[in-house]
Amino acid sequence: MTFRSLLKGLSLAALTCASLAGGGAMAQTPGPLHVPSPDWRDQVIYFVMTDRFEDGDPSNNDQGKGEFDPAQRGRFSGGDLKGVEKRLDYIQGLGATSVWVTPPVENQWLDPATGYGGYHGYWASDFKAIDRHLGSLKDYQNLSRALHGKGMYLIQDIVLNHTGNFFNYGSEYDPANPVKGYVPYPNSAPMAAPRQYPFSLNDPRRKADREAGIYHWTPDIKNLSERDQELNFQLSGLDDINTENPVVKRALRDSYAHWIKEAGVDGFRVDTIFYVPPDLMTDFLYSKDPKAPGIAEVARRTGRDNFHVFGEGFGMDRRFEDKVARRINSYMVGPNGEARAPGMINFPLYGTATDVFARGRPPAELAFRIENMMALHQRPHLMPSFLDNHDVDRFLSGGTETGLRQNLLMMMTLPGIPVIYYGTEQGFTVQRAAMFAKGWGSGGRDHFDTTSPLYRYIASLTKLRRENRVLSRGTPKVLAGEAAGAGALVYLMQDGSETLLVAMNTADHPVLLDNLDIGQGSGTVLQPLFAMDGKAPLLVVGQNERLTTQLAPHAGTVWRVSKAPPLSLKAAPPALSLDALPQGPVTEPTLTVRGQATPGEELKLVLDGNLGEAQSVQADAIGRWQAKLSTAAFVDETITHRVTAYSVKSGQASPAGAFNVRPSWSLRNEMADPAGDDTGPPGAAYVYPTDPSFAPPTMDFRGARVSTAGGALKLELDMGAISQVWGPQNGFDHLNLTGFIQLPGPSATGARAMPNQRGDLPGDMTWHYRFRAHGWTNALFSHVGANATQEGTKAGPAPSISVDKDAKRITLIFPSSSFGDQVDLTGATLFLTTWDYDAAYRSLEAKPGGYIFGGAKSASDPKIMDSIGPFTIGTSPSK
Ligand SMILES: [Ca+2]
Ligand SMILES: [Ca+2]
Ligand SMILES: [Ca+2]
Ligand SMILES: [Ca+2]
Repeated sequence: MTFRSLLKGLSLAALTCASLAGGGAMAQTPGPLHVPSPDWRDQVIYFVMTDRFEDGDPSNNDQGKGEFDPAQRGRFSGGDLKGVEKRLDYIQGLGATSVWVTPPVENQWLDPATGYGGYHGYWASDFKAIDRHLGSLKDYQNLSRALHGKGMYLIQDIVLNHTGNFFNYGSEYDPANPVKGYVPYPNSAPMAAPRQYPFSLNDPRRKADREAGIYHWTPDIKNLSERDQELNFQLSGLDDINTENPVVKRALRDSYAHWIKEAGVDGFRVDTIFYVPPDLMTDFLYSKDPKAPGIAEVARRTGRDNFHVFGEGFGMDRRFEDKVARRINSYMVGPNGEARAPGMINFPLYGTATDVFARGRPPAELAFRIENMMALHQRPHLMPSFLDNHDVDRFLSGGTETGLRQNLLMMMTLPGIPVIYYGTEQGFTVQRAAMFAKGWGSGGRDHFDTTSPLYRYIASLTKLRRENRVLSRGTPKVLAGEAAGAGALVYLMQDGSETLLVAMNTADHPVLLDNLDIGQGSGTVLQPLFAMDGKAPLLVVGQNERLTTQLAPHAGTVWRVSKAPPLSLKAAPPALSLDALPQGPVTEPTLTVRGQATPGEELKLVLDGNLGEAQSVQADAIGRWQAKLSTAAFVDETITHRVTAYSVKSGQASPAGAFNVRPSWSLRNEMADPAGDDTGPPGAAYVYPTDPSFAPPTMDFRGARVSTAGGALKLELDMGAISQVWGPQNGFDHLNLTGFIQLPGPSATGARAMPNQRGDLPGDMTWHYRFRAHGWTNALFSHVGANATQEGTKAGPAPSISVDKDAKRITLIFPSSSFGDQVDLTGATLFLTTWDYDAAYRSLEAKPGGYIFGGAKSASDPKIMDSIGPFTIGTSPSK
């Protein structure tokens, strides 16, 4: 290819722009359109929402239908395929080896019903055409060749479940008669119906369309727990395709084969997979139809013997459960071993990792998840892992940068293909903000900074993964996962003779790793390979063939087990021991522990790995020692606590003793709240958003019970209704709970503002801690730095949440460590509010909309549907 032909089609303005921006090579050295498949285990994927990534051609931005408006989140911003190509050096510099682009196909640009547009690509009108905003087929081919020229791969996001929203059904819907209640959207821009045959046959009032049966002709999903609705009804108004129809199946295979053949795509990510039957995967990949074979065969004919397909089964599992993981598995392998998708995105791992790294939940939950994914799935190495994406709150909107770094370290040291969602490497907090200056939410500047700390950190992790294939191909063995709170997560990664040890401490205190069995003999050396803070000690397996060491607060370290001969160690010191602990749960506020050591030896008594608060004890003249442990702060009787005697001098730890505590909650306040006052603050007349998925009265408090156990807090909230329509991780949706806590006593003055809810707390109340919980978020903040628009400083641990749907009750339990280890909450003041939340508190306007609250009289009306309090803990129960 000549230089001239490379430049063909690039406007002078775009050229100048590219060179000025210094965005790497302005034209990439092209490779072939078709390349053999990589070993997908070793890939690192960079996921771009093309419209929000980079604008390589401003001439295609505005197609004149009102769809282009970078000031609005829901409209096109101007990013395109040329923009992605322009930034490949930036992406490769991060260590990514594949690029996943949102669907590039022609979309419905604007839905008149909602005012939102298909800038994201998931509202197709033609599965075989490129959307004009993104460029041309030629641009897509150029991107593909440029990737291949760099040894990289192209992954296309595809949709099998639905098109855009071109029709809906009103309340008179009748499953026996698809004409009844049918409402077309003729004003949809720019097309009134899909252009592509057979998806153009979308009007059941026409006999031919009706008989073709290309759609399910159904209304919106109202109850996601009904499988028939989930499979066959419309998801948020998106017209549900009849994926059982052989004509449809062939059209889908044909449509997506097009992109492999014409654009050299190397893999597919399949959107909304839970909304189609699992065996559609078998047909899509492996159909023997000679006219439109399965896409695995299509790919094979282009030289790809290992075309990757992974689905999005959106759902997170509750702690120590694997219901969603099993469901995800059913899309990879059938009940009789049928081959389905080679991989699925690992949502349960995401959910648990976020709980642990962003919300301070115990690493034991992650230890379970890692073991479960290895036991349950046949090909965990092919399951993409992630921590941010376009449908979830970004990690940094509720977690710290340190937590983010640990989560990244975990992703890069476990099986599964790490996915970096664009912007994570620039510290983005907003889900779909643009990377380029002129796009939505960019803050008016470009963000392609290869010197940013997170960019460099991720690059160092991808290098670690690349240089140690045991991390992408090996098998993890979990050695420690703290159960009682934040603390240690430790695992080995093993493959053949290679063994790495990965250890993280999620806590603010140093932790003890006691007597880890790493399967190596005494004197074996572990050499530090990677450390989050740049430094790590050499480790040596002790005389008892166990490894005992300390981890600094928020450490994240990787060691390599040396193959050199072991060191010869000095003779073992006399063993430390712990007497057997009493059987059964501890119900007293203290527990006495005793043991044996060397006479006069100084020991630390380490509870739940916490070296920061370890009690010092000294053995007596005959080596006996004893101490009392406080158990008053423990609130969860399912947690097994561990106690160990540790000698800093000898580096030895006794075998651990285990016990459980049964907390004694005392009921402090019990109050009722009126039914039907979920209408805003006194005097207001707010109404719920009008989308049918809202099912009032989910935001109506009916009562609350407040209990404490020392500094721990239990809130039992009775609600007017519990909705689970979107299968929420926390057990409730269409409700966001925001609560404010003013600590008792002479604490520093807290904040007055209710961040992002508009207005201040009632009366003279201020808050020290604030929690915000909805279906997928559970975050705790301290007041430091909080104001009307800033949520304050992330704190933890966030409460554990449980829901009793039948009793319409939500229970939140905060351990005393949530509130800075308060001893007693008597006199604390609480204020509880309801609203709804989706990446932000939902809007409130004069008139309601699909997802907009109505009834506002001014732009400063507070976002509160119902509230309880302020009330003070321990005062006589109020009404
Ligand atoms: Ca553009
Ligand atoms: Ca469906
Ligand atoms: Ca529709
Ligand atoms: Ca109420």
